[in-house]
Amino acid sequence: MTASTLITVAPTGAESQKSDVPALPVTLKELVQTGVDCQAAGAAVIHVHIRDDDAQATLDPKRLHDTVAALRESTDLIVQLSTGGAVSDGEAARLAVLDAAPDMASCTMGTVNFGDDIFMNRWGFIVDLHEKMRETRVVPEYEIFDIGHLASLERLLSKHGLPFGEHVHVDFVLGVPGGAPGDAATVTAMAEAARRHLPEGSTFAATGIGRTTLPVMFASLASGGHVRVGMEDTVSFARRQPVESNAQLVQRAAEVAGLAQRPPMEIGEARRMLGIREPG
Ligand code: KMH
Ligand code: ZN
Repeated sequence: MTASTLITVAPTGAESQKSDVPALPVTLKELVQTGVDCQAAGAAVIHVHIRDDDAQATLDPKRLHDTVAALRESTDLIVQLSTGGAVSDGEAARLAVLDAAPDMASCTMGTVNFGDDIFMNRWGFIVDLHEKMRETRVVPEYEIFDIGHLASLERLLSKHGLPFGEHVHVDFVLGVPGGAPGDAATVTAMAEAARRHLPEGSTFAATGIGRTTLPVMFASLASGGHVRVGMEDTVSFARRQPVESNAQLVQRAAEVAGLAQRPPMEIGEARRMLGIREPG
């Protein structure tokens, strides 16, 4: 078990509407300020989805490029772009995300029902993403929505080799309607499966969607895992209490990690653990 906790913030996502969630960061200025605040609160990684001028999810290449540059300019955070995008995004646009040269990018390990929609991740596309990440020297975070995705990752690594950086880091995304549930028993089962299926030294984080955010966070810390929080995953801080800011969620995660005697990981340590190249 690592002595500290990697905290990732996922501030925006592709699903919530600004009109429903006014605190959601959707402009570049709001996103950069969010990054600054979340770094101060203890985050080391920012998982980024961007929006267009109408606050709708987009994978526009220039905006992605400018977003990476602006976050690097104002923060030291490890910048992880989403290649998941929105369920409506096509494979070519999702692959092109890597051209914005982030430090990391997400790589979802299988197709999953996603509420009333389908989040499509066919095998050939996963292989293309994995290989393009190696070519572009981007470190993946493998997104695991269900336990079979870990077996798929084992197959990917055995057939196509380790990712750039040679470290395997996964994120259990739990509580999506259609995926694995967000509870302590599932985190434990996933952590055990990760130990069986992934190379020694691999690391995991967990995130719980909606009201599963707290049980998943507690269970991940208890199982030796790391945590992801943010308004992509939950917009309620507590019953009838909307989230005020992403930093509020990061601050709570940092406090809980401190109580677990695994305080937030410094960004430099996070870079070394994840196998990310030094900036510049
Ligand atoms: N928005 C979801 C369809 C990722 O960022 O890689 C996909 C998602 C996963 O959020
Ligand atoms: Zn995402």
